[in-house]
Amino acid sequence: MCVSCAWGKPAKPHPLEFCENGAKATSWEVTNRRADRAFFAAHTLTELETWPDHDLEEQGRLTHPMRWDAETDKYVPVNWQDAFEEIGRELRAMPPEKVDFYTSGRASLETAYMYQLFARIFGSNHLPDSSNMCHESTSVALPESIGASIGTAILSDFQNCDCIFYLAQNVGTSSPRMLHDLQDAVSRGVKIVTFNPLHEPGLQHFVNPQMPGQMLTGKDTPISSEYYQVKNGGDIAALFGVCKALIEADDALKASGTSKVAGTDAIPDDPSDAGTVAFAAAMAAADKKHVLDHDFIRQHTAGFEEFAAAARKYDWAELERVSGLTRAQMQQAASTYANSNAVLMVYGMGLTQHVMGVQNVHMVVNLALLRGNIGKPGANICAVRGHSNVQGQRTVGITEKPGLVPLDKLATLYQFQPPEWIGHTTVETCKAILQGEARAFVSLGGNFLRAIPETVAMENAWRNLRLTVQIATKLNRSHVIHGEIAYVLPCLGRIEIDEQATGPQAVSVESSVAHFHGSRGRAKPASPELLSEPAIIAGMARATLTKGVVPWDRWVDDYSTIRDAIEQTYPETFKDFNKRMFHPGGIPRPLPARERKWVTRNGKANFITPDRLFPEFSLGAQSDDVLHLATLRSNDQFNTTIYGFSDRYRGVEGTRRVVFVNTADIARLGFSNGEAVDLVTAIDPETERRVSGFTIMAYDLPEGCCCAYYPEANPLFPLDHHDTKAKTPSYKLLPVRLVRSGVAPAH
Ligand SMILES: Nc1nc2c(c(=O)[nH]1)N[C@H]1C(S)=C(S)[C@@H](COP(=O)(O)OP(=O)(O)OC[C@H]3O[C@@H](n4cnc5c(=O)[nH]c(N)nc54)[C@H](O)[C@@H]3O)O[C@H]1N2
Ligand SMILES: Nc1nc2c(c(=O)[nH]1)N[C@H]1C(S)=C(S)[C@@H](COP(=O)(O)OP(=O)(O)OC[C@H]3O[C@@H](n4cnc5c(=O)[nH]c(N)nc54)[C@H](O)[C@@H]3O)O[C@H]1N2
Ligand SMILES: [Mo]
Repeated sequence: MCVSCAWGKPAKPHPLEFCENGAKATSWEVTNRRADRAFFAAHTLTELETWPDHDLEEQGRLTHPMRWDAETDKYVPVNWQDAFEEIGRELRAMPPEKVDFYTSGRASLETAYMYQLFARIFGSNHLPDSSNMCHESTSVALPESIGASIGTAILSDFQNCDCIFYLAQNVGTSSPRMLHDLQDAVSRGVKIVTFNPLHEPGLQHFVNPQMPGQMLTGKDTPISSEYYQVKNGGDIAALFGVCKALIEADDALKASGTSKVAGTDAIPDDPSDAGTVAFAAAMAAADKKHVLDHDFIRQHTAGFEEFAAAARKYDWAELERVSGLTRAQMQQAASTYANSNAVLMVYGMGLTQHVMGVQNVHMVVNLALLRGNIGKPGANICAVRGHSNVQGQRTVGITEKPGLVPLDKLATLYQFQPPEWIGHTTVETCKAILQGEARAFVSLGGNFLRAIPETVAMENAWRNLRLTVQIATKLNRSHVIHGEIAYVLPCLGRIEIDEQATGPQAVSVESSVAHFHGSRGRAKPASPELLSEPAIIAGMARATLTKGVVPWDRWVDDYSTIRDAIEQTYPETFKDFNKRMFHPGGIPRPLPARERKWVTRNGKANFITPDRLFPEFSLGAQSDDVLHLATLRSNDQFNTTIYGFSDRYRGVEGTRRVVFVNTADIARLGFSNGEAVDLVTAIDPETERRVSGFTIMAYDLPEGCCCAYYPEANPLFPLDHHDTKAKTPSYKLLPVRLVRSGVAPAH
């Protein structure tokens, strides 16, 4: 399974079920370059700290376990057993609640299961993960709305829908394999209605080198049939507009009392809105009695009346101001929606990484529920996940919320008392580190210091940790800044052959569309000294734990026994796991909401009405110079891994320190295109947060918005700037000001 994104893998893979970014991620992992003994002998960490992120990772694969040596300020080789023993000694001397176990979304199901068990037997529920910064808004919102913690869509929904609402996700860069599914859909006449502040070239036309026909004829197939450049943070207003149009047209149709009479005459004067009247008239002409699916709403949902009342009450002018869309645009989207039988709702980070991220997701579900667009072929919610196993890790227990884990099962299987207190999310882990409460940070992959907000304060506080342990493939910022005792433990990548006592091992992952897949490494390991992730976790667990009865050695010898343990812990989800793991198309994960069984408190699918359209910020006296910043990925990076300095879809070459601004805003604020600026955070003025040496780039996005790349812009984000419930950092909406820069534009 690809080490890049989490998109699903069909039973019959496309001739080239592979993509540009999958290829980049693969070659980045199987590189010939090595960050070996000679490299670490030549550089102190103080020196490496001054290196750009790109150059650190570009040194290639880590080759041997290392410990920081205070005297020389270098990472020096250490043998595995000594490393495990010191880590074990240190951990045992700490209260479990002072140790945080972070996970990035790549580790396999087998690894993730072992890791959470290690943490829990040790006594800690601090299991923050990259998902806390990613789809946590989904994990909080969907259970409230439909009783599922993940999206309900599967691949075949792309073959059964006749319309796709495509919100806040950049398919060409972030999940290119999905282009196959979109292209097939478009060729069947499926309408794709896109909401995105940026005119993203990757969302407008298929530029698919894998379609030889397309290349030969130069045929340019559009992706989006309608493209709405919503302001960032304007989705609740935009979706309320769409819902309002649907609800009011339905009201008008109902009031007319006729279903057969076509034409405006049948529609009463009230509501007086010409657009609504025309919409309702068109529906009547098409012989429709209703715009909404009242049977579905009655049978399956709760909260409709309250939601409909809120939608009716909003003023169009207000919805236009906040969304940046016109009423005609919202009505057009509503009309396309109403004229489709099965609408698939697809969304990504542009909805989840917001102060109102959970409410954004609620709104997507609200729209879907109006016409029963959940739990029928082609109509579902598709939350596009990031890392290749980020969804699966949750499924096997990586979570700070012990309520989501069958603790009783773990207690019986491994004979220990699992902690029941609620652990840290990533934001809370940051807080604990800032306040000096966390003493040790164990990291299963990832680049925490670059992925989180509040970069400057966090880098300083990080150095006060007693122990940092990094299980990694490549050198990054979170390794060169380190605790008092610091280990870097290099592991095999998923692409590599993982030879254990019983032979080469396979692992498994869960895709974005809730199927489990087996994966077997094919490449020769980057170094003979690497251990697999399960072997490293087992090594640390044996050296640390004094409780619990776990067959760590047997598990490492034969990963199928870990899968047996996973099946014992989650018998329904992982039925016949070992037998089925290489089944073409994967093992489908049971999902009651797909069958319209709502595992919510009231047993219904819930309309949940957002309490407002937009978050409130305190911006001081002057606010007309404030822009709303969203941070983005380029086509030449995977999260904090920067492959290079080219974002070819967006036409950016040679630099990442750019800020995209609308031409009218550039003029209004007195700047010019190409000018060097600093970005300064406009909320929480007690702490100055600034990034310097950015170049203004005129770009097609709504007025009042601006965009810059992640992670370069992360120092701007205050730690407390996150969704209230999910605590997902608001990486897609931060008030900032542009100020003239004393610093020349940089790389
Ligand atoms: N090549 C590559 N692939 C990746 C990754 C990578 O870094 N590189 N990262 C992986 C990971 S972990 C993840 S989570 C996914 C991320 O994949 P995406 O969800 O695509 O993430 P982003 O690029 O951060 O932003 C997505 C889009 O949201 C839009 N947007 C910003 N703010 C708003 C808003 O307020 N409303 C709306 N409607 N849209 C908005 C942006 O213009 C952008 O097009 O990709 C995964 N795949
Ligand atoms: N401003 C801003 N910040 C963001 C985001 C944003 O959109 N804007 N997005 C957020 C999101 S969605 C996410 S998911 C996080 C990502 O946060 P993380 O998951 O912490 O970061 P990555 O960049 O994916 O981690 C890269 C590192 O993982 C290690 N690695 C790679 N492969 C393996 C492997 O197989 N095993 C092990 N053990 N290690 C490996 C390498 O050492 C590499 O340097 O960032 C978040 N931060
Ligand atoms: Mo992510």
